[in-house]
Amino acid sequence: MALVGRSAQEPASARRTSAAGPTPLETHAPMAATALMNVMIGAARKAGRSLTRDFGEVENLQVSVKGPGNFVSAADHKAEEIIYGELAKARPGYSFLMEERGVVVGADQSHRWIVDPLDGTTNFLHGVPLFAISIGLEREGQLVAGVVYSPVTDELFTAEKGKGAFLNDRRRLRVAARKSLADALVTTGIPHLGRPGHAVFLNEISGVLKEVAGVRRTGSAALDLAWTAAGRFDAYWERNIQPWDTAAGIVLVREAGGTISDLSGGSAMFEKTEVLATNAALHKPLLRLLAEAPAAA
Ligand code: 2AM
Ligand code: CA
Repeated sequence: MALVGRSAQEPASARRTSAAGPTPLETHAPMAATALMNVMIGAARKAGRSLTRDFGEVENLQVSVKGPGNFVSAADHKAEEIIYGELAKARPGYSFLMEERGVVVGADQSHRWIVDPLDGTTNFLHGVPLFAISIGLEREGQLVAGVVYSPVTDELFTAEKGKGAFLNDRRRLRVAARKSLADALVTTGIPHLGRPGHAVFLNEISGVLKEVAGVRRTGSAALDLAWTAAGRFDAYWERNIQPWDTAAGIVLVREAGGTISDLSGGSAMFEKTEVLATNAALHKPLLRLLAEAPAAA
């Protein structure tokens, strides 16, 4: 994603709240990862080491006249090349959809990796450690596996369809159990400078702020989804969001028992480039609240 025209974003924190706090996470012995998961985790960790090294340099570059923009673009591309190389080596022929490289049609079109090598680029650029690598896998058009890796915190969120979602291989992820909007901590994305949708967003946020306990904005859709899967956030919605931002996180949320849809309640998240992720109890109330926001021009 081009860095030109990006504005600073506010970092948000995921403060745990209230008596009805996140469902306690079960701790397991380390899971025996499947061969597929090992491939995805290996690629994410290798790219994570590269991003961590480059993130260390970003701080030094804040004071230079040109700023770290070009350096961050290079870090982003380097991470993508690492992931592309690792995945292509392990699963020759699979197709790709990558944020920087775009579409790569492989000999095997029934499998498609959907990859964001650096989600939260604006944070990375500003030295804010909220960013992640996101790798999803589609089989016959169905999302079947996802990995979201936060290199700075070394948190690895993994999920395979039908096998559950896990944090660092041992903690089973579950969405939060809160049933009331008034208790809910909700995360969202704010359209960036030069992007459409500011007026709609302001209408939506004004409705949501009146009903929920609090709102956060991390600047990384992949982390928003992973943290919703982990029950840290109760809900997440965003418009103008791309498949590489959400593919892995969709699997995480589903496997953590959450509900994920487009903003009409359907499953066209990629086509409509919009998403709402919650637990089952909060889904309908939030869909209604967002639908009530007048779609200002
Ligand atoms: P990115 O960092 O990979 O681009 C947060 O709202 C989401 O918006 C992030 O997942 C982020 O992904 C994306 N984003 C950040 N800056 C953007 C921009 N200028 N245009 C479009 N999307 C952006
Ligand atoms: Ca992204």
